[in-house]
Amino acid sequence: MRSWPAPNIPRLPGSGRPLHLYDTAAREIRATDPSGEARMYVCGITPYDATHLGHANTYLAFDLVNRAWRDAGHPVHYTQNATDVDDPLLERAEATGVDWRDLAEDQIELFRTDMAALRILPPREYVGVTEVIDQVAALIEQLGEAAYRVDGDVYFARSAAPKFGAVSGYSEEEMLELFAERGGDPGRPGKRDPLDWLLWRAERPGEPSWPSPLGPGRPGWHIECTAIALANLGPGFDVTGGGSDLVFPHHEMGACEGHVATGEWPFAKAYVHAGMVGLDGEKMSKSRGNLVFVSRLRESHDVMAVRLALLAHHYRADWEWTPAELTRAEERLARWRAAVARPAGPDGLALLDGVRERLAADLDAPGALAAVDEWAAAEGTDAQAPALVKDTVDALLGVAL
Ligand code: 5CA
Ligand code: ZN
Repeated sequence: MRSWPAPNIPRLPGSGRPLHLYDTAAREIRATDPSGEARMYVCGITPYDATHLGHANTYLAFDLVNRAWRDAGHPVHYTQNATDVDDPLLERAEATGVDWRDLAEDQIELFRTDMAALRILPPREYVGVTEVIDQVAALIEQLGEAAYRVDGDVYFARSAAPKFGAVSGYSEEEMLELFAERGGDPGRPGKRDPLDWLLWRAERPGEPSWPSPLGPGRPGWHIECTAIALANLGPGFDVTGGGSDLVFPHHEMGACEGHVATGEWPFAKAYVHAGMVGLDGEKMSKSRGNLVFVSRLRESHDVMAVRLALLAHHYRADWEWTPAELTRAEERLARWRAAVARPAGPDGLALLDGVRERLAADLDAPGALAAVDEWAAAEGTDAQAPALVKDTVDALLGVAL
């Protein structure tokens, strides 16, 4: 599919430091170490209700990864999917009387517009699962003995995956609970293990399906990301990412599929997860319906203030959205704009170094914002500083002043 237009990134003097990120699978902060090109896969939206602030927060986190790597001299190969056929999308289409394809297309287009407005760098490949059904079916065939049938559907046997549990580190009990909550079917009769997961859903009356060597049907959820990541990035890529609600089952199960299909481990060198944005005490989610849409906020506010409001929270934090977040961000944006319009200011290179240092340390955006606040509040005689700080904020934080 079409991606979205890329914003311009100003060149900065010198180069950034090696990026350190918290790796869920290692349970600690580690240096990323891309060999030349950095490769990143981030799970995309299920396009039935886009783009809420939770989505925006997650894609913004990986946008900072992308910008930090580029600044450190690594070209970035970034791939993202769109889950353009899946149960929740089909249910919403049915409930609202629209064709599921139209619903997906409209929401993906809205998502592209929101991402471009937020100045999120686009993926090189933006891939809808419906575009790659053949590749997904071929990958399932590659799983050999790990795949088995339950009434025509195809399941992955967790017993065939030696690393099952390595990504999340969750207990059996936690896994069962989350699997049931997040689209799994622990109680389905005929499975060998409650945590075995669906790879291919055989055709059902009234549901979309595609012909394949597995019989007519459609892909299960996790295998789509495994197939799209492997086809575009190959195994052992640098970062797989998404919100923390994807740690289990999605990234756990996807990693096992990749391992069994290719024989290579790790599937990704680091598993990176953004925190959940909530509203009124609950995770913002399409199924709960408590959403604040980026497109709605954009109607009445500067979208750069929306970006700054999200940046004010560490990407791994869980936090609650309130309208006051936006007011504070608008005030900050105005202060920064006034500060870069001055004829001179405090040392610009020192500020650049400070922002680089904060971002390289597991994307401490709040720390980077505080450094810019301090620069903006102080007086100085560096006549180059206002232009350099404007470029720093643009290139590394993605905020156009
Ligand atoms: N299509 C799948 C991934 S393959 C999916 O999870 N789609 S989604 O539309 O539900 O979410 C898209 C991305 O936004 C995921 O990375 C998800 O973890 C993240 N996300 C969803 N809700 C929130 C939230 N409230 N806060 C932060 N991130 C969120
Ligand atoms: Zn995914």
